[in-house]
Amino acid sequence: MDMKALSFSSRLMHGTDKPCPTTGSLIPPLYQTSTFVFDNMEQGGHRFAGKEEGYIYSRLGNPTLAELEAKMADLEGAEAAVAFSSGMAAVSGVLLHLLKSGDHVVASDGIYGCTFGLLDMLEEKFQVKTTYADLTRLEALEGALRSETRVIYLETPVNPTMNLIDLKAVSKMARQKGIKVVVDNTFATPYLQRPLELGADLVIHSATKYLGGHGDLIAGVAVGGKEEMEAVRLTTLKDVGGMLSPFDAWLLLRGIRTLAVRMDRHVINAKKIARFLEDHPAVHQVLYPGLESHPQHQLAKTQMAAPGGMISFRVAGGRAGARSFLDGVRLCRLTVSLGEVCTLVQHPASMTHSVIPEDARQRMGITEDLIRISVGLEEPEDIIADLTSALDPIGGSGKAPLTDRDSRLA
Ligand code: 3LM
Repeated sequence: MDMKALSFSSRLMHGTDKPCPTTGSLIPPLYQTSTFVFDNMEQGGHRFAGKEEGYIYSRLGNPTLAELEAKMADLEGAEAAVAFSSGMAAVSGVLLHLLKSGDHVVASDGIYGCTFGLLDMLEEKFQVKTTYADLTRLEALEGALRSETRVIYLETPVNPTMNLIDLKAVSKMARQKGIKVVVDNTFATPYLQRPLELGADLVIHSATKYLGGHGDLIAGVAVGGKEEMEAVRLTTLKDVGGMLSPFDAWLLLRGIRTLAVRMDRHVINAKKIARFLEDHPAVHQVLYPGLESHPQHQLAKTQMAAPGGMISFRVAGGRAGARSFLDGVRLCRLTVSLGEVCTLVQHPASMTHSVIPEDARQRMGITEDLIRISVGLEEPEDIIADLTSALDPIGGSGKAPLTDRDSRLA
């Protein structure tokens, strides 16, 4: 059998995994240690000088972290990966590595609230300016670029608007101008979308979400070329210091082994729930790439293996309707985060994206009537029963007047 030709699903547990050479343990051991002992002074000096391979201190490298990094590089089709203590540590680690004062970033409208907060801080403290643009339109990207633009930063699907951005087209335009494309692939995971294969330069994950999959850890990963990742490791990982704990890396590896089966079920459930929501009179609009009504439904078919497990929708009654729904669910958990076994619901405008000023939120489509659902692995009929009892009291006609933005996207 050619082990190099394994399919993605088999590589989740076979690709880079090797049983422990000394004990034969099927699951590789957890190296829960802060530091590594040298044989003598010369060896310690050689390791610090990079003259000899070997571990020094876990913030600089650890076998359990190395195993996770090899796994993530393999799954994203990259040369290398670096693990971080959170998705935000990965985002900041990559951006601090790529940017310096005076540089310019173009970011997609509607990115995760803390990423918005980080870019805001970079502007305030270090004069790195960011222009937000609707990157679903290439003209908008072109219009936002400047001679100082060093990075195009995007999510696709975008959290929480579920817009899709054409990775091939954006990467082509960026390459011609020598700009790096950084893609936050948290919502899709490498099972459904591999941005590097479409021309992006770096990929970031909040591994807290689908990769971990069980709501029991916080972690992040950055993936890209060998030299770039080594530079990240030796600067913003080593010196800023957001390393992942070996135990969380070990748990994350356990989660990753079941990514394919979990994602398949997330997608089956999300498709059913998106259709249910489309038919409910209290719902004005459903934003799910798997629906024909989604403005980038065709792109979803070519860019993603499946439309994923995240859905956003607009409910009748504005903020009051959103409150009535969120206070009415029983099975679905009212909480931020996503990609876990349970179905999670939240209100982006007052929760995950509340840091974005209101006018910018409105322009990006993060309105008071917007609800985000991370569809879990429960029996879909049970989720639908819970959604029904939370939506029915809201009433509504099912149709909302189109906004300017909606008509442009339609
Ligand atoms: C959330 N998101 O509920 P951590 N990139 C994306 C993300 O969605 C997130 C991160 C990076 C949510 C978390 S909000 C207080 C809870 C697309 C996180 C950051 O640092 O691992 O949380 O990842 O949307």
